[in-house]
Amino acid sequence: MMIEKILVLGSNGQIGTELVTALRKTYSEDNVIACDIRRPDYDIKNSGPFEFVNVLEKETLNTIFQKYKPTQVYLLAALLSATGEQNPKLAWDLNMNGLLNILELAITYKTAKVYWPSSIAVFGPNSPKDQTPQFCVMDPNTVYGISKLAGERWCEYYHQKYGLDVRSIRYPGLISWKAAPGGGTTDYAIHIFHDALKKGSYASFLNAATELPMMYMDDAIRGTIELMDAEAGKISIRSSYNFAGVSFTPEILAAEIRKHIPDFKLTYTANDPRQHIADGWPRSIDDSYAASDWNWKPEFDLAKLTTDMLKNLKK
Ligand code: VAH
Repeated sequence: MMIEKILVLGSNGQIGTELVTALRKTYSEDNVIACDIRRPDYDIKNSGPFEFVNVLEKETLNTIFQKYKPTQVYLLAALLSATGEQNPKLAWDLNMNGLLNILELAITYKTAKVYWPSSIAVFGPNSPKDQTPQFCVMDPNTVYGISKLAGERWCEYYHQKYGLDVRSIRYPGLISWKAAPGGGTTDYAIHIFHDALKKGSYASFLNAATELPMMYMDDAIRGTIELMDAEAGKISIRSSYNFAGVSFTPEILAAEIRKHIPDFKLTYTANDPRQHIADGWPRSIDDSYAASDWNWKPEFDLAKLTTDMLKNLKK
């Protein structure tokens, strides 16, 4: 039985924090190495190995691959959509060269499986807006989206040319309470819960009619692990899988919150640059390939997501 050694790069991020915890439950703490450029947060540091890693430093990466000979690598380090627009060169460099470094090392060290997240940000203004299909026009207009689209092409290339078992999911906006979100356009759907509890009101930077595909983090983590555990032969998409949870607007989310906090007030700020980003994204996603290839099915609808967020943030 092969001992799994798993590297999670970008372990302190919104996804990484929860993915490390989930993987350590299955593969035990010592076999899941959390890696990031920032100091580990309390949970991760105290429950297993941590390494300071900058995915743009090839020598450090090579030392880490040499030291652990990882059987699986999750590359989560990236700049998200809003931050990326403030820092285009760094966003391209980190998102693109970080991925290329990992793909190359995975071949050199014969890593069995690589995971790399893409996003609905790969779709653009001319992509179909409703039930966006797996294959369609993709004209992303953010550096983040451009880097994710290019990254998907590289993942498929490394699979076809070198046989690398690299797998990927186009995440919708992810909602979670454990780790702070980092510079995303969909993060209004996280901040709204914090403010609803703290202030009873929230000023949304996206307008009332902005419908976006979203997902509760529990579903995203479970789906990611289900994809990575699926038989290689079942994986028909080697760019990145469309992946859907629940779509809603700020108005619809506010109405759901009011079922718990009746006087919750939602207002709107105008001219936020994130509105332009959101306007280029789909309203809903068709994830039938994930459903048929590896039986993907979300468990959190808006009611369940809202109840769980408020319950945990109240603690
Ligand atoms: C962002 N949360 O807003 C990320 C995600 C689909 C959105 O990629 O940039």
